[in-house]
Amino acid sequence: MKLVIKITGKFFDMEGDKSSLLSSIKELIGLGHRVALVTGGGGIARRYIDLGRTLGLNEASLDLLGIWVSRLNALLMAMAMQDLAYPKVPESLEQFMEFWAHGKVTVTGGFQPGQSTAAVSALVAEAISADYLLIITTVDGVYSADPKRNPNAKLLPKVTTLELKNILESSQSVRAGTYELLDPMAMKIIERSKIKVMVMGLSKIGSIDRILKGEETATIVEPV
Ligand code: U5P
Repeated sequence: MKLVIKITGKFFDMEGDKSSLLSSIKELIGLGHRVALVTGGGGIARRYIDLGRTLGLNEASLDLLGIWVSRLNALLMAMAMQDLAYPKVPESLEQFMEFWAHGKVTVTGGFQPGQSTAAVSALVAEAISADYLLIITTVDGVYSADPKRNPNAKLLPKVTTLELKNILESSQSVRAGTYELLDPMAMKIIERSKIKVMVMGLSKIGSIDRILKGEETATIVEPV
């Protein structure tokens, strides 16, 4: 299968061992899958965006700061994967396709202002006709409300893109650095190409089959 894995930038902020992601990707490759990895910008991107705001930078420039941080995270992962990954980080979808054609894991951060790396992951999934887009977050999937703020929030095993839009609309903005799970551009691409999306925690990367059978907690997004 062709898999696009979008890893939250928060992964790079968290303390602890980063090698579990690498071993999960190696395992997937060992099983014969092809993998593209998209890295978010995380806390460092937000820090630069905040600094830029205090200096009066416009939204496009702030987005560019976020993009460069996400590319730094991508470079870190590409370097850590050594021979398994293409050694350069693409700066556009066209460059991504060029690097992807070499047959290795291609690791990318952002492309252009006005979106988040979730949109990048949707664009990449569309362009390579991926079987699944796996969105890795710090929680187990999509909740009915923010589980960190609302103790009654419930994990949704299945959600349509329409339901997801309603959940996200109440909690998101489109300013630089403030996108949460999926930005509007990502939703549009997922809908227009009916991309199969799963939202999950890091430890579930290797469990696609079990998630599909409902044996593992995660959220399957159904495009409508
Ligand atoms: N960003 C873009 N375009 C991209 C990817 C990221 O403008 O293609 C900027 C946004 O400001 C985003 C920040 O909030 O970089 C960090 O990416 P993310 O971690 O929010 O996905």
